[in-house]
Amino acid sequence: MADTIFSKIIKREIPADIVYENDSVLAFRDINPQAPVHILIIPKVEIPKVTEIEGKKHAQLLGELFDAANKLAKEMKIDKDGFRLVFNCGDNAGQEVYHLHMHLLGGRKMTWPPG
Ligand code: DGP
Repeated sequence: MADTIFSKIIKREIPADIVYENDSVLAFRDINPQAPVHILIIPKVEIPKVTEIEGKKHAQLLGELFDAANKLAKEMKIDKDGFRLVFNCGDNAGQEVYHLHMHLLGGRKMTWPPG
């Protein structure tokens, strides 16, 4: 499988503003932020998109993505007012990068439904 831009960020082949890392997860600021806080939280293993998640196999990893989101939301002080977590899956959702990522968005009032 061809490397995505996110695997290059994991391998430090291209720079990113990394805000959190552990053995299985990396988090960095989105290059095109849609809110005052906009962080991408990704697994280090390559899972292209949500439809390739297998519950039993990836349960621990998914838990770690959410742990990272909660930790960062606290650190960025958006946990009290609220924030949004988004996974875009496929063309209709506007997924651009085919390496699973959770968007953590906060720091402003959001609208619903999303565009
Ligand atoms: P999605 O539409 O869910 O696939 O979102 C991909 C996001 O990735 C989009 O908000 C922009 C961001 N992005 C794309 N290329 C780069 C990059 O090279 N660095 C960083 N930090 N973010 C990127």
